[in-house]
Amino acid sequence: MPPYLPTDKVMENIVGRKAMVEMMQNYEEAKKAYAAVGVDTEAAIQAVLDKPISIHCWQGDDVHGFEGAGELSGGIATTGNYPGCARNPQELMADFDVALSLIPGKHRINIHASYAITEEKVDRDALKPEHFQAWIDYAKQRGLGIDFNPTLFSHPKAADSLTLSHPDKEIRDFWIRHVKACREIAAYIGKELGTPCLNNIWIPDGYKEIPADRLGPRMRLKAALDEIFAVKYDPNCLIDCVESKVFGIGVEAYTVGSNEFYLSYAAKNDIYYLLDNGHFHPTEMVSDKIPALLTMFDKVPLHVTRPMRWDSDHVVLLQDEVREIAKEIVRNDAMDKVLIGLDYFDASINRVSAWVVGVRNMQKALLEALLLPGAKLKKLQDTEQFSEMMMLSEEMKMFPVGAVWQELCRRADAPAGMEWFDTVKQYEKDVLLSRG
Ligand code: RNT
Ligand code: ZN
Repeated sequence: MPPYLPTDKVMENIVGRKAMVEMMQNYEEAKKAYAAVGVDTEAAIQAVLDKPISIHCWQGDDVHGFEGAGELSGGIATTGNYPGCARNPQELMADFDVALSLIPGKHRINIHASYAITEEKVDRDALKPEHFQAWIDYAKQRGLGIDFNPTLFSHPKAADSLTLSHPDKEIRDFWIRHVKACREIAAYIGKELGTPCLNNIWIPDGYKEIPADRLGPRMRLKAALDEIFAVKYDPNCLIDCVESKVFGIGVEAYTVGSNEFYLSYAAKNDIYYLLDNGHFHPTEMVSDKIPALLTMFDKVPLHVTRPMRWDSDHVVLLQDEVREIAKEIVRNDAMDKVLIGLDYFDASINRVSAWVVGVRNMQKALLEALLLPGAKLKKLQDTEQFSEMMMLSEEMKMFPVGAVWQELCRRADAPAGMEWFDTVKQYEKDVLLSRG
């Protein structure tokens, strides 16, 4: 094991024996405080540890992938030039290992088709399951699941931000072949790993200027999707979903794959609808959409991100909307139904740190939600005791969630507090800074 990975010994030294004992005493106190309002901290800890988060590989290399392609396109843009960006599969996987060692629980890795590992150049419509074998082996060795995404951007055939809705049939067909290949790959991955692989279709298609025809591109997209989904796979291997968006850089006037388009397509065609909380108007609450979808769908895939003024994909912080998202998952008994994936990319800070902060925050939000007296709050709502409901929700905010979080990390052999950053700094010094 490389020296920067915290072994038990190192952990013990970092945290210190005394601090460890104090931490456990704090947890016992916290457990009692929560029990007094009917909350079981043990169950909450277990529920967080049992919930995999799908961690997006693209934070590690600024969405470049391994095709050696130049510019990003399709409205996907990273800013910043922090050193240490992963340049190849070995580096990306090594960085991911460091991040995983600092995150409690067992997770999933979310990859894009552009992260295929091939000896020679293979175009996107010719990708095969074997080009992802190294990822499958990587995941198997670590007990991770994998989720998948066709890549319909950063490619010469997507240079005009039109793919599945392109007016040129040849280009449309190229992208249809690509998405079909991706579903085959995703189904293979799901079968190999024994856990269904979520294949999420997002396309950049749209127009910069006010279009003369808004229906035509959507009819072409619908026909393309019909062709793609005509092939059926075992749902134990593959879960299909589509991701909507409101606008993108360079396609400000019109997005073909809009919310209404994909939501109705998914509902009619028995596939799933993925909510990205950066893909709506800034004052829209994406958290409220989760219970709306749960009335009709048995699964709701998510991309959790942090839009700052626009779909900027900043690192997920422990902020109100993320907390609300977590509450909607927990109190609707939807831990198994809502498939949580993260989607952000910041090139201005240490990328391993960006992963760790984002995933730990998602887990902290889930823990906070699990530590609320949900049944009691619902009962207060149904009996119209709104004053007490407000009081209880607000008083819960001062409960010792931190002590429970520390205990959760201790049980998962993950660093409980900010000492994880020492590992990141050491890794940066030893490995990241020597990358050209
Ligand atoms: C883009 C979408 C999409 C991408 C990733 C890289 O706006 O959010 O999910 O971010 O596929
Ligand atoms: Zn997304």
